[in-house]
Amino acid sequence: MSNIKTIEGQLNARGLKIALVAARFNDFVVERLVGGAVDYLTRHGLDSEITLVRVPGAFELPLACQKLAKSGKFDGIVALGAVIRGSTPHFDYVCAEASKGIAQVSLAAELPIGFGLLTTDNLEQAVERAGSKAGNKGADAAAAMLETAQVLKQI
Ligand code: INI
Repeated sequence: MSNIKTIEGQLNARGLKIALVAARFNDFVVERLVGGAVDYLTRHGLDSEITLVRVPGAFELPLACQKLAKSGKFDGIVALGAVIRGSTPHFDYVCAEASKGIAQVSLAAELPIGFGLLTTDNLEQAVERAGSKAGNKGADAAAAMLETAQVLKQI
């Protein structure tokens, strides 16, 4: 239709400043998410250094995202972690606080934060989403952040 002005983000990371925040908990899985995000951004033209911040677990992701967002140095952030139900009775609390906190930081700072937090029932499901059968959610989160960063620039 001719009376619609569509605003879309290009998947081009050139010139952007990006930070990743990665939880150390379930490091075996999270490292693959970090790899997926770095690979995606590099293949989409990122030409500056990536800042990688490591935090103990998913619960700490929002605070680090907030600090990075408030620094004003970044065009986008990707939050990466893996919460696996089998290994904790407080699965639900960690998932809820991490996801709510990341969303709150993103809205308050008006900064795109790719949500690369796996929440799975077991390790096998997490591995599937970290670069095997079900793709790489770190790369997916980087893609979502990039598209949103580019679309926000035009609004
Ligand atoms: N943190 C995770 O990132 N993944 C988990 O699966 C997990 N489990 O199972 O407990 C987890 N817990 C730690 C939590 O995120 C905090 O680091 C901890 O409670 C200290 O604040």
